[in-house]
Amino acid sequence: MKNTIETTPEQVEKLYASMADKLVQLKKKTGKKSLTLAEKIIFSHLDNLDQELNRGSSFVLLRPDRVAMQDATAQMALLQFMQSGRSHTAVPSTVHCDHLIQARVGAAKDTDVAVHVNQEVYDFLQSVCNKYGLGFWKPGAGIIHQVVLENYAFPGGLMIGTDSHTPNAGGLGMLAIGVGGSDASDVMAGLPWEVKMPKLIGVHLKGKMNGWTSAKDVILYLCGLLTTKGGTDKIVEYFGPGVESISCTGKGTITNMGAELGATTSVFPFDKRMVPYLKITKREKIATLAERYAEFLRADSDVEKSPEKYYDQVVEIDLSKLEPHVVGPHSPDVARPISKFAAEIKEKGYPDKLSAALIGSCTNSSYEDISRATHIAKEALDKGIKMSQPFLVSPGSEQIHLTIKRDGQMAVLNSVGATVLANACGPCIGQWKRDDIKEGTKNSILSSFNRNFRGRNDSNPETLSFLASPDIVMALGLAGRLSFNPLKDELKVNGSTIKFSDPEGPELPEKGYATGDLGYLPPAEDSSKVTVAVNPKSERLQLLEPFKPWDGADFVKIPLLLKAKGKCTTDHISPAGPWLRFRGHLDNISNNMFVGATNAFSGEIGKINGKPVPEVAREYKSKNLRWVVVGDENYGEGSSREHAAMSPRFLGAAAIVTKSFARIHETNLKKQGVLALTFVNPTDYDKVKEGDKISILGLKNFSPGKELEMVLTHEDNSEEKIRLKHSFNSEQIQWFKAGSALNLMKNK
Ligand code: MIC
Ligand code: SF4
Repeated sequence: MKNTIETTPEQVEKLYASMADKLVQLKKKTGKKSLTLAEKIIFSHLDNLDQELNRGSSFVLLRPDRVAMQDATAQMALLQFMQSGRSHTAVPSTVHCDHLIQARVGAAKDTDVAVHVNQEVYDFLQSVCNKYGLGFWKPGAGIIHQVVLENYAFPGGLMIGTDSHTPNAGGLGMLAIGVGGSDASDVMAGLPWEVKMPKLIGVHLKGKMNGWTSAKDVILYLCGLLTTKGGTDKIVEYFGPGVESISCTGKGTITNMGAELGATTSVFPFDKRMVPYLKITKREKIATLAERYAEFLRADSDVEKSPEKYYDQVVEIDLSKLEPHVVGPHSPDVARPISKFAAEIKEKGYPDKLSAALIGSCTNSSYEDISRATHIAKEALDKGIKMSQPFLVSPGSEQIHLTIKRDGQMAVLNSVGATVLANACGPCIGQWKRDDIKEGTKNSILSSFNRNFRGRNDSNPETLSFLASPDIVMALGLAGRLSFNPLKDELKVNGSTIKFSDPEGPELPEKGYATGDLGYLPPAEDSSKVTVAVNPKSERLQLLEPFKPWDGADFVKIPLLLKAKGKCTTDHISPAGPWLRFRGHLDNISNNMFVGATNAFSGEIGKINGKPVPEVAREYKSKNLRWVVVGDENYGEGSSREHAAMSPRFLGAAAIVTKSFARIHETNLKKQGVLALTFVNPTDYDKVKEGDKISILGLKNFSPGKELEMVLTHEDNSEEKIRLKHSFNSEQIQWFKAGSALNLMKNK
């Protein structure tokens, strides 16, 4: 069956019209008189109404309205989908070419080079879109989350996307959730999507933003408060009078970066700031429908009156008192208000001089963001002040790019020293061809991006990456140093002195968005003529071979490959940057497995006794030996990339045992047939010694809620028994037994 790619008013109306009845039934079933917004959206997308709905424990089956994928993750998602035997995607789905463009000299040249260098991958993605009825956004069209916000997101909808910042669409009232490619493949194949019923954090926004404070500061503050694991298996729902003081795109910034809390997603209620955004992006009818059905698109009024009755946790923020924040280095939860930053820079010895300032990205490239930053730049230009270090701008979409060109912001940014990059991820994902700093040199960079793990942007582990709002990046960039506080300091450069005024900028372009070729290609009318070719000799694409099913026996005395210490994000397990070129080739990308992880025994990065981890794993694989990795807290935080689960599976991981997991990664491991297990007593992590052999026992009776046992056999033959927990449900245990979720689907 064919479906449209667009979000049509008819689809939206159908959903809204069905909500009244469903919500009445669910209120009866749950005995609740009032519901939060997240509950309303989840309940109206249930695959069937007879499911258990216990927050934090029940797995629920949902029917998403759409799927979005970006080029770096779409390759694996689509390689899996192609094995499902379906001839057409079951729900409207799109692919966005944004991650593979390298930032070198500027938009036009960089995009041309990317089209040439990645031609094989783009051709593959486009042909799959043509064959299976997906929409295709060409390289240069924009970053997935901006393009989705401008075109497809709508209040009250449910979307999954193969990128952790998919929650960006929560700025438009959509429940949008980041997943691995296997989940996307299932939904495109017509299966329901499963998620643990999240707990709810209610964020009560009071007061009104003013001055230098912007939407970004709400989420930077929350990152400091809740930490990178504070949102795991939770939805962050915003409410209260402060909500209306934030523009629709500003709300998107906040929900986008909710990914940094590890949250399942974040969402804002439908309000009057969303209406002009829907209208200016040519969705008047959807705006009218949302106004008509507004009661379903926000929490019931009692929720705001007594939030603690409805949310598992409530946080209050007074926007009138919120200060701009700066976070970093190396983690987005190392937060402080700007007034405390200068002292900390001194105390910790961070290089004060900036080596680069970067604005834009999927998080912060709205018309409002760019306009406010331009306001600051203009004041500097009037005094002859320009950036003294590289200043890079990544617009979020071609629509934004054309509009800021037409309205003059780009000319100002250029005059102040900007290199305008392609509408793509660029330096945010390590696609930054940086020649100004030698690898290994300690230096500070400041961006308006969302993620700042070590080594991410420029592959240099000695780069300290700090994050702030575009306003703060602009001001500190012009000062050339981190310790400048534009709220109180005067800037003195070349005999000129300036005290910046509060940044201002229109939320939306007065003349509407500029039009032009926005880079969209609909699928072929006749898909029967389309062939999808994968060259068996390709180094970038490889058809998937099914993983072997479980042989029915416990794992006995298999090697410990690696004990990882401290932060082990997906960027540490499967780094991006130069490795992005192998995202469609499982064998080749597996050569990056754990190369960023810290070996707990030796402190080496990515090595075991001097040898790269993937080499050691390949030796085990060649001897048909499975192995185990032990990890710390919040293991697998960050990206949705399932390569961080597939490469270990491919090279022989039987189990990953940690103190705790990040949500998307835990699911990715389960889907690929790897045992994702956690210590009952987190301190047992310390018992794991170099050279240990590991047994995982009890698999014959592997069942939901039942512990497994791990036996460590140390090199001196002494043994220690350790209790392990897991969160597998019955269906997920079948994935393990079949060797992967995909195997199970194919066997059915
Ligand atoms: C990221 O911001 O880390 C990425 C790159 O967008 C990832 C996706 C990927 O690794 O391809 C994400 O956020 O999921
Ligand atoms: Fe791209 Fe960075 Fe956004 Fe990820 S966070 S989608 S890499 S711009």
